[in-house]
Amino acid sequence: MSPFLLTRTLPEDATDAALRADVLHGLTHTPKTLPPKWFYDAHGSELFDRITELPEYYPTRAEREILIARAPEIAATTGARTLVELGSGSSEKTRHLLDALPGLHTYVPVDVSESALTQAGQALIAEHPGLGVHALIADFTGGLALPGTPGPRLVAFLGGTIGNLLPAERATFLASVRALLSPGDTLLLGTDLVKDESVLVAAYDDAAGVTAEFNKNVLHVVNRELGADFDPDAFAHVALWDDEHEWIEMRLRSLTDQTVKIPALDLAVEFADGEELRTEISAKFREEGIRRELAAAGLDLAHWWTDREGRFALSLSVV
Ligand code: AVJ
Repeated sequence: MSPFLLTRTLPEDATDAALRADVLHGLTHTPKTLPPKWFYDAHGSELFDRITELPEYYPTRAEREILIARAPEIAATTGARTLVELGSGSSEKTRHLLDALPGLHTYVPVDVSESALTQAGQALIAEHPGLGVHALIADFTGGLALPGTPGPRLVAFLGGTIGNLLPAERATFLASVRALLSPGDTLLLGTDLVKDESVLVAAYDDAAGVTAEFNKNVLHVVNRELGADFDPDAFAHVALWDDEHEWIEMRLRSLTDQTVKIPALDLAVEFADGEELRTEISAKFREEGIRRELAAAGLDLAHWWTDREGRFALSLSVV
């Protein structure tokens, strides 16, 4: 095959239709919400890359530590010939896996960001002669059709992004991942772990304000794509720990009574002074909870690895 293929699994206008539906639904309900996937235009993806280097944002470093320590074991256990990475972004951490998997035939990065896929894919091909890259522009929560590449398949979902899904969405998602796997295939899942509240809140409310800018970027996206007139300065970044659900919530709090027009939806949305719009949940996990959720989807947790400080976990599951 040609070393780099890019497949759009959705029609070009599906993204636009999905954004409209999410904004219409999320801003006409109480409390108001927007899904976190709309943070990641080119600027938002750049801001997220900066977040991963902040002193307060430990998950990326903790996960990298585990990957470096365990890549040989992951390679030996899985014998993967195809690596599928859901939400691959810049594929930065994937390098450790690719370097450890000499028998790898094809890397299949899956992401909603075409710019990230193209950049990362081209770079990886240059670094790994002989490796095929078949990138998929897709929303991995929507049910995936994978290219017919050789097994065993290793499906990786790193970074703790599964925490962005609500519990019921996680169950659906894990079942759809299970449906992609045949006997001998494996799932490598990154999950951030429950820890001290002050550490968690700082990771989502950094001193330099990068996460605040990232949070407000969703308003810029809606302005650009739907012609809205959000004033990002009229909202404050909020990060709080929900002890009952064991998740971080990011919100945007309206600093005044205001009305926002969204011409593409023929909609005017009122915000009361102090009203909060939820933009993200980022759930934190415990080993027993993950084991239970995997089992409910027909997956058997076979390995559980954490960083030395026990902040983050990688699990490897089999069907
Ligand atoms: C990319 C979803 C793993 O939830 O920690 C970072 C996104 N949000 N800072 C996370 C995020 C705020 C991140 N994930």
